[in-house]
Amino acid sequence: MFAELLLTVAIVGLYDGCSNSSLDAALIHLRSTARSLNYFVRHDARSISIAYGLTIAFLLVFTIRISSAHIVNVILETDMTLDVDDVGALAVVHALADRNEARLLGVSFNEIHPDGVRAITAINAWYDRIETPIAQFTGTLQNPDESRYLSYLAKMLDESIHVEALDAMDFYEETLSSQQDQSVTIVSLGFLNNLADLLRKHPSLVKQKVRRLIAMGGKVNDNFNFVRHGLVDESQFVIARWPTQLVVTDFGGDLYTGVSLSSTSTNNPVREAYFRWFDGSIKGRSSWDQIAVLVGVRGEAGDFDFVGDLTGRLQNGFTWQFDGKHRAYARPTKSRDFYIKEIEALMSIEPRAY
Ligand SMILES: [Ca+2]
Repeated sequence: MFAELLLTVAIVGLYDGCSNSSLDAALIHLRSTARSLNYFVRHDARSISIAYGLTIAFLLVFTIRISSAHIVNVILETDMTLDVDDVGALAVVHALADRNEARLLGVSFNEIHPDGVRAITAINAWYDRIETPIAQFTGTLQNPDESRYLSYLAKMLDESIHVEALDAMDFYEETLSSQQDQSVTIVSLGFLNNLADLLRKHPSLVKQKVRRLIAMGGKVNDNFNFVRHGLVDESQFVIARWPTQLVVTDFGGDLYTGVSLSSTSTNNPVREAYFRWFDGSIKGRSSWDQIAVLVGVRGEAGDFDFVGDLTGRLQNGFTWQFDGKHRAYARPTKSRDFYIKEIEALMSIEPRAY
């Protein structure tokens, strides 16, 4: 009888402790469950082995919870269309998720291309995360980009799979609301149109939930992500008004990665993207976007310093001051070879399903 009672007490303690959002609260549950176990063990010798087993199970899950506290919640904001490093960056996020360094909360597409959402889904499916929410920019864009590879990737997804993107604002509202305060890192690999809209519509939600925004773009007179499609004023709005830390990264142009994909399966959509981008061969391409992911997930504690002492500038004349904190830029602390090897290894990792 005591064994059944003990089992009930331990399971309740285990469940409550593990589902609690606070580690401190989990510790309280651990202590109270231990007291309950101790009481019943003293009264029923048969319960001892069960008590030990359950306590070990509790501690195991508790340890996993402590380690999961360091997993970075990532939203990827991508223009995956013209260049191919966005594909490599999404592969890196999945690899980091497989290594319990990151959790991919969703992918938001800030370009306009009929195959974009389906291609992103094909990549997520390859990494066994087809359930990952995908959002799409619903406004208008001057001269949307063409792509050498998106249509091929879209065809790699089984025809029977229906794909529907969320409205980007609905996605951000729903996703950010469900996360703990200051727990989300947004990694922007493309244009800032979705984030400007988000900031206009939900400034307090951004301030409450987003720990930092990593923005891939040039620190001074950027000529791509911050200006193309006539979006320079949107970029200014985000840089001027973003209420939490904003880290700009423009390192990676001379880091050529992707060659390791030639050793992966021809069913790998990441390999296919590089193969199509290079017109039927696999070569190394610049790694701006993979670096942005590494900055977002590993941050200043990893392989980058967040620094200031520089005046940033957009091509419309807007300037801002980097201070190393609220507005910083990422500076690499390791050799070029270090990043190339790291990115190649992450891009060519076997998906967890295989
Ligand atoms: Ca990009």
